[in-house]
Amino acid sequence: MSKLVEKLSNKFNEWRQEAKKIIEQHGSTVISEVTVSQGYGGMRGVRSLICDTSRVPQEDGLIIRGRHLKELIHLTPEEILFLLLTGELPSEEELEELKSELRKRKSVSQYVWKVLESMPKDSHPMVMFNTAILVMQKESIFAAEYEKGLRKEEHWKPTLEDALNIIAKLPAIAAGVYRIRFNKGQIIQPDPGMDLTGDYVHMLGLPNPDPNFYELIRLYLVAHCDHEGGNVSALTTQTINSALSDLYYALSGGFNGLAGPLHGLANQESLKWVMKIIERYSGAPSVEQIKELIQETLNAGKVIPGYGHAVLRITDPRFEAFLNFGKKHFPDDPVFLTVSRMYDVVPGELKKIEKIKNPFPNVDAASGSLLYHYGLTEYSYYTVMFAVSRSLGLSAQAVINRGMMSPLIRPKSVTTEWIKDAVKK
Ligand code: HAX
Repeated sequence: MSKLVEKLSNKFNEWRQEAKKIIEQHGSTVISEVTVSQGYGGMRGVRSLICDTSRVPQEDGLIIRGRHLKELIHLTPEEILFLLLTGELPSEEELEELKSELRKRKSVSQYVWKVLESMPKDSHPMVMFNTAILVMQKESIFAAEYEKGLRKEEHWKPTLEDALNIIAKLPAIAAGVYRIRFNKGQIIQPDPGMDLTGDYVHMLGLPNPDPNFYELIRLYLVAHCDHEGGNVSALTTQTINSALSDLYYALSGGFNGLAGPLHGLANQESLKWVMKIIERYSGAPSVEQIKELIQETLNAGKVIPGYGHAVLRITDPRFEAFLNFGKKHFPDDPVFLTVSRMYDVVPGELKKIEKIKNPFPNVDAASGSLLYHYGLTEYSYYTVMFAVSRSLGLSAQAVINRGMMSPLIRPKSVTTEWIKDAVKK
């Protein structure tokens, strides 16, 4: 790993100097103000975190290290990981070194399978996945080095080791969760010669996988990789890691947040909603039937899964990438057809509700229909696949935070009494 470590050493020297200078010269410049509504409103829009792996302008969508997702969707997860970490795309040699490091670290210890196999058969796949990450904590290189005594400047090195170990093992763990949870037979061992995407496809073990399924999984692993620093899973992961809890604790905790229906679980909820309407009308529904279901869902006090966003105010470019994939490969598939017909109807209906700030689809509205087409029909599994991809961005953010020697995350809370006094003044 000498090339990546050397590159990051140089980058951190440069980035630390840059941050130091910015703080020295402009430390007291105000970048955000917090209103009472924001205090009560989940801190929406408060600029108070630094995250350099990616940013999400509300009118553009995901930009990774200065490059729009649209320019990157043809790449592999390994190339994206290098870009997230260093800010540069890898040379051929750098990519080969990273791939070979990941290949070496694939194997999952037997005790992890024992834990997964002993879990209740109706455990949610995300509980199994997050448990597997947490139970591997004893393998943390960071925790071991910290125990021995580790200078702050060096914290990023064992964090990078943990990141590569975890990222290398997650496809096997995710595929193992699929096979154990849904009674698919024996776990399939990793193939040391395969890349992340190929091995994940191999270990899922779907019968007769279509060659385009590989292409979908590659796209899936790239599109979900990162979404700046303030979303629930990113903020949770970095908050935990800021206490110098290692990446096993931090990622497992962050992914517990990803498992919420307002966040990554929306992909499961979205397909469940689509299947409900297909079942009810025995096929792809009409525009009127979709409108009916929207009304029924809203009247029941539920959200329309896969629509809306805390930051975006446009159709999510990640949704567009998935929609284009479906249009190219199976435009007439009834599930996909329903998803694309929903896109014609839902935004118009949500626009009629004033409080909804973004009526457009997010990443979770289409991805499930594509997996379903290729035979991955167990939709409670979909968030696990999201998490495999998001581990790239969250691990890169953690390595960078340790490299930048970022402090403990500790904002200040106030009481309702304090607010009442403050508004009187
Ligand atoms: N359906 C119904 N109502 C919606 C809605 C939707 N899709 N999107 C927003 N609203 C409602 C909110 O529930 C909120 O209502 P209340 O004030 O009564 O609580 C109101 O509109 C204002 O919300 P907002 O400011 O537009 O959106 P938020 O920043 O508060 O929330 C969410 C953003 C993504 C959580 C929201 O749009 C939502 O619940 N969407 C459906 C679930 C979903 O798709 N989540 C995945 C988001 C992407 C992601 O993180 N993936 O991992």
